[in-house]
Amino acid sequence: MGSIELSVTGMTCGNCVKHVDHAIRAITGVEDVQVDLASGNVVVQGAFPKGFDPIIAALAEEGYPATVTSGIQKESVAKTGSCKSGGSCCCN
Ligand SMILES: [Cu+2]
Repeated sequence: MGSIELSVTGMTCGNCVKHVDHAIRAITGVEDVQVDLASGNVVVQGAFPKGFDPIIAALAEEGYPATVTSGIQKESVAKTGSCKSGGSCCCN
């Protein structure tokens, strides 16, 4: 679980907010979405097993280009341990 913050452009009315909200909620792992129309700020809460790309892609498809302004880092970084290559250790 974590949350990320997006800066979404192109939202002009309440309908846009709904579109953005629905597009993000349709993504696996997303639990909650808060859209601020005035600032274009969108906070997404949930788990992001595939990273942020599906969210960005879904918004782009709806016509609202977005960038991630802050949030959790990719967890894959934590997986690079001291394991030797190959085998079936906990890091694989
Ligand atoms: Cu609109």
